[in-house]
Amino acid sequence: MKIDVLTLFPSIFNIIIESSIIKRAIDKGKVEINIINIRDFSDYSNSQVDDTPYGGGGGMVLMCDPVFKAIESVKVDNSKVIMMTPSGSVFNQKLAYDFSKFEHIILLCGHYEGFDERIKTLVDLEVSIGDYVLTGGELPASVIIDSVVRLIPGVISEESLKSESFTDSLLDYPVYTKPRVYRGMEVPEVLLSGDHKRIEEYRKSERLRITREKRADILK
Ligand code: 6GU
Repeated sequence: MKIDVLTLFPSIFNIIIESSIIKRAIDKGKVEINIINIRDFSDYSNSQVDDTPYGGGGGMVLMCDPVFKAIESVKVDNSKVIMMTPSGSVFNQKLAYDFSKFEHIILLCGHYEGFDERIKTLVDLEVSIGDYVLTGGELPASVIIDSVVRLIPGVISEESLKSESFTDSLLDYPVYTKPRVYRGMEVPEVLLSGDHKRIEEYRKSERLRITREKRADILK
C-alpha cells in the first residue's frame, strides 16, 4: 500500500513515521508513506496557499490551485483521495478495514477555515475522527495512518487482531501479567487454571460485561 499525505506541516508526521510498528511496516515494505508539502505547489508570490473567503467572515481558506496541483502530482487511476475535515463521515474500525484494502490513499490535510469548496471535485471521501474541532487535519491523518497500517496483512500478528476492541463490536477483555499478587491484588484464578475452555468463557463474559458498562451504545 502507498500513502501520500498532502500537508502544510510536514514535520508533524516525523514521529509517526519513525516510530515502532509503523516504522517496521515501512522497513518491511508493507507500506510506503510520502509526506508532501502543499506549499511546494504554489505559483503565487511567497508560496501563498490561502486567501480570505468571498462573502466575508473570519479565517483563511485554502486556495484551489496549490491543492489541485499537489493532488494531481500523485493521483493515479486507483487512488482514493481522502479529505480530512470535521464535516466528514466519522472514522471507525470498519472504515479502517476498508481503507487497508486500498492500493493508494492520498490524505489531504487542511488548516485555517477550510478548503475552497471546488477542491471537493477531486475528493473521493471526506473523513472526520470525531465530534470535536482540531486546528488541522494532521492529527486526524496520523490517526488514520496508524489504524490502517496495523491492519495491512503481515504488519502485526493475526492473533492480536482477532479479539481486539471493535472488530466484533465488543471491547477487549482485561489482561494481567506477573506477579500473581501485587499489593494484595490477585490475578483472577481462572487465568492460572490452564483450562483453556474456561479461560475463553471468562474472557467472553468479561467483554460483554465491560461493553455493557462502558459502551452500551455499540452492543448489538
Ligand atoms: Cl479531520 N479536522 C479537524 N480540523 N478537526 C477535526 C477532524 C478533522 N476530525 C475531528 N475533528
